[in-house]
Amino acid sequence: MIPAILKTIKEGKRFLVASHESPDGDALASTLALTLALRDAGKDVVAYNCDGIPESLDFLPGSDTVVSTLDGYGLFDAGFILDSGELRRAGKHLRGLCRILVNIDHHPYSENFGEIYYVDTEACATGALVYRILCEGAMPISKDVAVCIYSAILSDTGSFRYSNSNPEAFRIASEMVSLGVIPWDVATGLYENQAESRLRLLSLVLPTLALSPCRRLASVSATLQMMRDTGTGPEHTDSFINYPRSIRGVEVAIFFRQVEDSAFKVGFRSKGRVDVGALARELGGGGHHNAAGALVRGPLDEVRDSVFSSLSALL
Ligand SMILES: [Mn+2]
Repeated sequence: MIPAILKTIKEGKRFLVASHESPDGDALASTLALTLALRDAGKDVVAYNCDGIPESLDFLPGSDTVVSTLDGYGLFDAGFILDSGELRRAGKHLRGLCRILVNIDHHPYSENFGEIYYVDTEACATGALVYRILCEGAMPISKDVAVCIYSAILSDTGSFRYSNSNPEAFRIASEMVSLGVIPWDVATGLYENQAESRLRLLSLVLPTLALSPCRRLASVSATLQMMRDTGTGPEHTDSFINYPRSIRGVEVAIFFRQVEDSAFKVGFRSKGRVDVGALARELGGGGHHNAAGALVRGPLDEVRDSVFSSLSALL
């Protein structure tokens, strides 16, 4: 698939690069890596995300050029949709704006959209796929591009802790460091750059810690009231789920985030023994073995009880 992508790059002039809503580090960093590399190659590139850049990722080079609306931009020779699983998550309207859609992703269950489809579920991050494309095309990797590729990998591997921390992840990271990336600068940007209000919200969320009687399930929850009280939004709750997961003996962590009076986004993180993706799909959501989510309706107590009992059955 990479030769077809390189041919598209060679033949086109105006490109769109986009990734999924509520973008995480890999989504935005891979978007910016490809955007900056294409600009270095003399292409006219628009980087797009429907939710824009969260404050927590504004250290990424080129982040100030990301747009959140495409009104008036016209038609693109090709659109690269990164890390998105489904086109819907990046925006269905992108289909009509691009002559060719190129789907570049590493998610299992990635939807087969796009004229060109480059999905490798073995890749640690979409940033690694961008790296492979640049290498195969002998496209130069500037320091800014290297920072983006390194950030994408650091972010999606949980700083080289998760099971996707494969040899390629370390190889690419090593090469990016030799191209000038300063690991501490990226770590500071990714992890020591949070809004004070996020920590205030966390201080309200942690007391909601609940464990199942078997002590292998643990959850925390965030209500709309807590977010109002601290002036925060859903984007500030990113990675709160890691706190219940960090408890010794816990197999599955759950994060309940209120979205309406009687509706909760339920996030699941497994340490590996339980397939939370299967459960999330049963609940009408999606995801993979170790990370998944679904929307569940009802009051918090009921939602938590039913999720805990479904999960207990899987343990
Ligand atoms: Mn990713």
